[in-house]
Amino acid sequence: MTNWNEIDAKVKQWLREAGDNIRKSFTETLDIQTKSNPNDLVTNMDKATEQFFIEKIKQNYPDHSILGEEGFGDKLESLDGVVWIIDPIDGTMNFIYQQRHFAISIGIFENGIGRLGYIYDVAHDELYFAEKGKGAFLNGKPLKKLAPVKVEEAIIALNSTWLVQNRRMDPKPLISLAQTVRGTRSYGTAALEFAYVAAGILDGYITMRLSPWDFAAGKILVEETGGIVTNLKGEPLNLLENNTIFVAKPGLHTEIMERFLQNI
Ligand code: 2AM
Ligand code: CA
Repeated sequence: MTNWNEIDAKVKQWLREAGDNIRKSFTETLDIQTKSNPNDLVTNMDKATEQFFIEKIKQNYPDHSILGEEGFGDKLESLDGVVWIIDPIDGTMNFIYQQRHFAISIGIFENGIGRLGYIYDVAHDELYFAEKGKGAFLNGKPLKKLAPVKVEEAIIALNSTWLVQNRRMDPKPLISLAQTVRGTRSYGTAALEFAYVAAGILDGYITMRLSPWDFAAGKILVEETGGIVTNLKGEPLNLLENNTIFVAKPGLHTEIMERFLQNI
């Protein structure tokens, strides 16, 4: 039997330690490299933080599998058993340029079912945490179940990339949505955008391409507060692949699907 309480206590301790190390790095010179394109950045702290967690997990739970953004984990081909999905720093560009608006994101799944989710806003020392069936919390304080809101009164996280001509989709439906909602926001960190929906300070979040480590923990958090997490077609997310993303409060999800996303 998996001892989830023990895992939870350990993860929270490791997050504190990793957070301390990242905050200390603010005064040091970062080693910055590019990955898939000139704006896809990675630093020595992304790599060191992922290696820190992988070492701890392998020491304590050798039979668990790990998918990590920086590739120090396992080559994951299935979601069988206990699987940790880790983004050591989500929002790396913000980390480098702003020293805020980035997070450590960890989702722990058992046979594909999300059990524990952690999104740690390191700069603000704010930990969003959810355990399946037991609720979601911000620094230990329970988050409320999400209440309905109309599209016209909603604040949606949406990156301007998707409102101009781009190679992934016709921007017209999202332009129409952006003109209808009360406001749009763009934080540059998918994990925190999920966390803000869970906390009820954003009503929804739409983006065209995220990897499993960007949304794994966020999916667990948002679902625990009653929010809906799908791709842009309204289908469940695939945890082993990149996905389009549409996260929203329950009634709002249906309304936006029907009014704006039918032809996307
Ligand atoms: P990262 O900082 O961990 O790379 C920025 O809008 C958000 O999208 C961040 O959460 C960022 O995660 C993620 N992101 C950036 N480039 C991406 C890519 N090529 N594929 C998927 N997600 C990406
Ligand atoms: Ca990252």
